Amino acid sequence: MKLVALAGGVGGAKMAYGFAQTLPPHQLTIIVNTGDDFEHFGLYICPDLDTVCYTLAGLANPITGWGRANETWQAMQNIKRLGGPDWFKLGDQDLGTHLERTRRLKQGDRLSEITRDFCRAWGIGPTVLPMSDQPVRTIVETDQGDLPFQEYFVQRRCEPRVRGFRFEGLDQASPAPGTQEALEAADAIVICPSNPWVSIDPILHLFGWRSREETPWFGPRRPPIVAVSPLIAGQAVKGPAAKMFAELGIEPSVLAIVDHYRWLLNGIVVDSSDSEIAKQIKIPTLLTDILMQSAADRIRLAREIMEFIESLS
Ligand code: FO1
Repeated sequence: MKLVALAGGVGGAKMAYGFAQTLPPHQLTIIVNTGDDFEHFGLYICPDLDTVCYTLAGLANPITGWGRANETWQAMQNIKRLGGPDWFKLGDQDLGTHLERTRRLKQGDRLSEITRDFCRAWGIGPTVLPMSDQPVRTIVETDQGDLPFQEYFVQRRCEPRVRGFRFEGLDQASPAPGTQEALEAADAIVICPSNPWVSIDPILHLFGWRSREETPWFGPRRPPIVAVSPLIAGQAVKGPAAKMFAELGIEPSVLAIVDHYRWLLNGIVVDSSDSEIAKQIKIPTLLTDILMQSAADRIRLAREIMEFIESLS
């Protein structure tokens, strides 16, 4: 089965890891959100791409989910001592990734080429693609003004009340080379348990998938699309998804997730603890344990999702 996974950061990375352990490398493409990317200290930082790559390579920090395992913080400690900004924690090994990526971008290489080369160097088999080679920037519209994503998420700890989102640069950006080909060839598309508003919507909007009327398909046949809920019992497994739904006046639950992607989905994967509310879902539903605490959880979930997809067709 050729599978395309749409992923944001930590939740997307764990799901991608499960598929990477289950499918041959040439059957898996992971398209990653780049709306969280930003420039800091003159460096081009791609948090979701790095989180996915570090996770697939077995290099990710197991506690935070982002950044590197066995990291040291000498550069950051020095920056702090010199009075520089230390709100966004860049470890020494991680800094090497940003330095090399920035050097390559400045010499004219594309983000997708650089990601391909980094994946090769890290021994990653599946194809990892940034959603676009052009910059798209998620802006969180809040009661305290418009905030670039990392300022909202890390510096302001998601405290401002959300009013909406916009994705700057989207109209000038195009899907990265390889994304359309992967989608055309896909037997299934999985929307990973990532934040729908800020991790998945930038990808969907970039592809022009914004509503039932406005969802062009790249190929002759559209494969089944299945989403894995990022919410369990109304709470986000990680991050501000539930808070965002609530502040936008939507009750955070698996029903809100189904509704969010309503024109796209052929199936939804929800946690067993949501079995009562899942009775109201009108599309095929896989009820299982979706909390991925261990590598074994990720692999089991990936296998179950693939069986579920096969049962749909
Ligand atoms: N998240 C934090 O909450 N605090 C940080 O200091 C932080 C640093 C960081 C550095 C590199 C990187 O790749 C990710 C980092 N993240 C940090 C995570 C990142 O902000 C979010 O996970 C994503 O952008 C949301 O998917």
